[in-house]
Amino acid sequence: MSKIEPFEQNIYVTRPVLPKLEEVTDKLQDIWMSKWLTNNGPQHLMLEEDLTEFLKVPYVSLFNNGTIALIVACQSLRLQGDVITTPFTFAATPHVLSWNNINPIFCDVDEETMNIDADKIESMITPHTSAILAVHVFGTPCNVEKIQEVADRYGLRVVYDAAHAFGVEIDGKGIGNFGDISMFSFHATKLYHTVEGGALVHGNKDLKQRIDLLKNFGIKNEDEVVMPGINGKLDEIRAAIGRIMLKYVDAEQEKRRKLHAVYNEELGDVAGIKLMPNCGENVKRNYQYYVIRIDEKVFGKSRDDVYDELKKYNVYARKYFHPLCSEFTCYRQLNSSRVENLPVANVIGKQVLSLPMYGDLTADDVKKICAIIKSTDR
Ligand code: T4K
Repeated sequence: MSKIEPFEQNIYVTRPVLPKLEEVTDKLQDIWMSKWLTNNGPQHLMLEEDLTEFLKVPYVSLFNNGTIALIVACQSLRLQGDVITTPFTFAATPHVLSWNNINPIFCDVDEETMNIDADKIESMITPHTSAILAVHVFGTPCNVEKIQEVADRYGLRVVYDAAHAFGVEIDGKGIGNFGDISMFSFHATKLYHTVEGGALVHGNKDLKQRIDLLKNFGIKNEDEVVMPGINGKLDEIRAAIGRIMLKYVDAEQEKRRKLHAVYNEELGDVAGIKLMPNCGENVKRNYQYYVIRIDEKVFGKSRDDVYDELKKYNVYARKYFHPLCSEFTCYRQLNSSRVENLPVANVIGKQVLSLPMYGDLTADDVKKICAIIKSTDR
């Protein structure tokens, strides 16, 4: 095989989807004319409507980012005590519990989906448990039926961190319809974004009212402040960008679907490399991330070796999600964080590698990335 040359420009794990600049400046002109920049303006209202339709959910409440949205979700459901969650996620997931004075209790994950292992949740429930906070990691749906069944039996709330799951559907139903509340992140690195932003989706009008109060300092009207709220508002400029970006989601998703297929084709037969889970026919995926797992014993090199090798070629893959949240200094003293309690997550955390995935990559770029992985000296 001929020598592989490094990429001339850095290849990152992702790049934001950007609309045409004129589309944004046109919208900015409207906003400038209106002098209405934030606090539930027209762009905000229209984006909530657009997203309700796009995500096929009853109610949407927009936020300035996904983390604040999730903090408010816990407040809105009055969660307290212990909440069972996953260690295999971004730092924000357990941190929102800490910000609500709730103890995160880490439950091990499923070997195949990398999501919370729904069969292990029940054994972790105590009289202090108020909810389950599950994550549809990399857009793969959790076992929503089993989680709801356990939650119903014990009277627990279910909150989904759906930061990665924009546009995912199960049997034609938007993923935001499961559990009490789901949170979506609209960060720049997501398939759909508003630069920074997020949303809570839920099925109950009273809950929407409470969430919307909580994200606006608890201000009901000029004379009444009815609860200790926070500032979680999305401004008009980001809301306007969000409305433009909705037009780009399908095309971006289609490009990523094709790139997924190229990765699968190139890496499918490599011993020691495990591909993303097959979600089944009834799931509409979003192809946001492309994640592999490298079994050092079979592949001959570790995840870290492959990560380092890719860097030599200017490819900046990411070890999402290593370290596990249970390894953070703020959580590792918890009983549930002990390695023997999280055997599957601890293996996955050492094997997982997120490879570059964004619509501007070409099939040849992906083939070259795979060639570098396969050529890693073993
Ligand atoms: N729950 C879960 C499961 C999450 O994954 C996240 C966020 C949240 C909750 C919280 O939602 P938000 O509060 O963020 O709405 C990135 C994102 O910042 C973060 O939103 C995301 N998860 C996480 C998985 O990824 P970092 O620290 O890895 O991002 P960073 O800055 O290293 O960016 C990654 C790559 O993207 C860069 O190497 C290059 C590229 N990039 C990034 C930015 C910001 C660009 O090309 N342009 C850019 O503007 O966290």
